Amino acid sequence: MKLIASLTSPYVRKVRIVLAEKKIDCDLVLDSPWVEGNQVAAVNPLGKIPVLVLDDESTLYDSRVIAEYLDTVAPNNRLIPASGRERISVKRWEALADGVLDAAVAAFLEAKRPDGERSPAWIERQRGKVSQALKVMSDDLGGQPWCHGSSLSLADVAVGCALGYVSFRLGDMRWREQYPNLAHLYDKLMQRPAFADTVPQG
Ligand code: GSF
Repeated sequence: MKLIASLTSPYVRKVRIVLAEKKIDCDLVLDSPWVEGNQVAAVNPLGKIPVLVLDDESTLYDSRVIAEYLDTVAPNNRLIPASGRERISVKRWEALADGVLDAAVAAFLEAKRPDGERSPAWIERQRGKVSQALKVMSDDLGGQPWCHGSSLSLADVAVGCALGYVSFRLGDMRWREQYPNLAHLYDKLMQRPAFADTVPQG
């Protein structure tokens, strides 16, 4: 099995953390879709990473499908409840966190466009989504030790990746000061090698 990845993608980080928490071996193949001559489109028609290439050469995307697949192939350290409202709750947390990533990536990419082509209104719209979502994350977490239930779940993995990415790419959004409960959760997650070893660099 191999993961087509980059070291800055927060969606890739989510999968790398799931692999590490479930102790699943997987080769990392670095191939950024932004680099000329990359081969991502050969394994994902959407041209996006992460892509999981299984030993039979079949391919899985996107990060939510990959995370769910990995959680089923290894019975240990389950990160997604098997069924019912519990499962839906964790998947909703993941949807909220991935929505932060979608908006943060969109704002970051728009800010990189050449002068005259950047839309400040578009950037503000995306930053607004991040801001509103962080407030809901903080409200929903409250004073609980984990996003869902009494142990680490995919909800915490996704939220951790979202918070780390906002710090990485939207550093002016002072979420740690604004939401001390989110800062406490992130600092707790960062005590785990799976999180500490996958902080986006560069
Ligand atoms: C999003 C992946 C994505 O946008 C998932 O895996 O959850 N829903 C998907 N990946 C970015 C890299 S990064 O920003 O994390 C990507 O591959 N972008 C290339 C492109 O052409 O958009």
